[in-house]
Amino acid sequence: HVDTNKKRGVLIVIEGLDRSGKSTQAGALAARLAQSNVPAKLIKFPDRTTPIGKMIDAYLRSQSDLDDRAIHLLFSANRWELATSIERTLSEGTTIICDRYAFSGVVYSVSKGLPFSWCKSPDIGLPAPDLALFLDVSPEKARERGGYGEERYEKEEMQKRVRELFRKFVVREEDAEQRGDASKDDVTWVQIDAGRSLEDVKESIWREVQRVLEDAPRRPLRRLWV
Ligand code: 2DT
Ligand code: MG
Repeated sequence: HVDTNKKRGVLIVIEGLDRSGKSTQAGALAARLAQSNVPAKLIKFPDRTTPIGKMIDAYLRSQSDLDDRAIHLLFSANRWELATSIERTLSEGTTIICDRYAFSGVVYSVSKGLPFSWCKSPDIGLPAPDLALFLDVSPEKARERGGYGEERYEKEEMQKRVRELFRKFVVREEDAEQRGDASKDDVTWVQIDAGRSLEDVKESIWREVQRVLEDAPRRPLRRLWV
């Protein structure tokens, strides 16, 4: 017996810079959903545990060198290898919190000089998030929090470029919404000031999540950039 009235899960993506508190907030959100009896699962990209993920991990730790396009496609393939499982989980009624997704894929590669539309294309057709949260933090705040680590990309110059590009995603979507532009991505972006206290950020995120849990299950799951 298939319960066709069963509500689907909601796909929530958390994006942001290193040191923005993404992983902490993703964990806190998972706990809050559990307390509220909302079935939820936490995933993260890159998923460094798969064979592709291990290649990505070696690259990020500078143990291997790869062409910019080759590593871009590996990041995308790392999402595609989990896409079916993401869809199944959502259709079974479990909400997914995803720590980084295709937007990280685009902005980090564009920061290195690759063209925007080329960067988007391998991720076309992935399950689209019902809500994308951009945790914004200034370079000064990141420095206060102990600065960056040792991995590739964890440099202030790169972080600044990435920040501007994330903001462009948010702004482009807001503009398209206002113009009533039908070609807009259909991703609901919310920018969160992640320079505030952990508690304040948690509350802002929870407000947005409650709203999407109400609305999103009534709509079919969308696909990215089709
Ligand atoms: P973490 O520190 O969150 O493990 O990320 N990245 C991530 C990309 O360049 N492309 C992608 O598609 C994804 C998901 C962002 C490790 C680094 O990998 C970058 C930081
Ligand atoms: Mg990192």
